[in-house]
Amino acid sequence: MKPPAIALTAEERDQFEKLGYFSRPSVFTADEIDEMRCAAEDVHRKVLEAADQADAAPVEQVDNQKYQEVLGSTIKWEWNENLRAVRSMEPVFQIDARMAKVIDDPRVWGPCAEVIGVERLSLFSDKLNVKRPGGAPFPFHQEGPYWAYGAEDLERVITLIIYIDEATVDNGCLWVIPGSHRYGPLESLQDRGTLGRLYTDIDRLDESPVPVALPEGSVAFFHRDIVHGSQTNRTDQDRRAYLLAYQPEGLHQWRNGEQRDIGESI
Ligand SMILES: O=C(O)CCC(=O)C(=O)O
Repeated sequence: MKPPAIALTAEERDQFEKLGYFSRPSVFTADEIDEMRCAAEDVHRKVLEAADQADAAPVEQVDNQKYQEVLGSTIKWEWNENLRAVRSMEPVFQIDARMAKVIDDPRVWGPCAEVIGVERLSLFSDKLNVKRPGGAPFPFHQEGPYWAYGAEDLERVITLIIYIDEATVDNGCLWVIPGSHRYGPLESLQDRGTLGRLYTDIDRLDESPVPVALPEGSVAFFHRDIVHGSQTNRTDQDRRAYLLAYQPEGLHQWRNGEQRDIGESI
């Protein structure tokens, strides 16, 4: 018998099927969230320090975005006249054991195993997103087409976001288009350079996005094809989030090709 905190309710299952997502508010305690915040800041600091070393890998520019390989992580810079920060780091669990601990937490992976219908999982990807005050929007996109060329079992990859800070409309919470997962891979933006091909042309859809605003420590679970994005952080506080994706046991991670099975069974 699965602990009730993990078992999917009929309503959650229904929402996932119909809308492509469901959320669980305040899954993590204040102490756990404090630890995640410290870990996120330590990772961010270590990555910045490593990127500043003379022997660091070169910064690669794609359209208006800058990327770099640092500490085994692909980092995306948030680099403009006002800000020099790292916006996202993927993967990060190898940099800090406190992030790795979250991956093995059954409150996170248990619902994923149930949605996929397997007992045991392996990690597909982990990503830390740090949206500082003024941090830029993330255009609407689907994960499925983005992952298509690296996944060994794409149909059974499920993804989620853990809000390390409260996520509001003002600080750039995620927005999703409910039900959009049912369309499968959608038309991308054709006229926006290389990266445009990763972004979804939402003007072709009838449905409108809704915000996924939740307290700190909440988790929202997503279908890989749900269309989602986020707006700029218009507050003076950080909006940090940890994004995980799982797949059935025994498969390899997306970015680094390594295999990392999840610890216990439920
Ligand atoms: O953290 C965000 O604002 C956007 C997250 C997202 O959609 C992603 O990283 O794929």
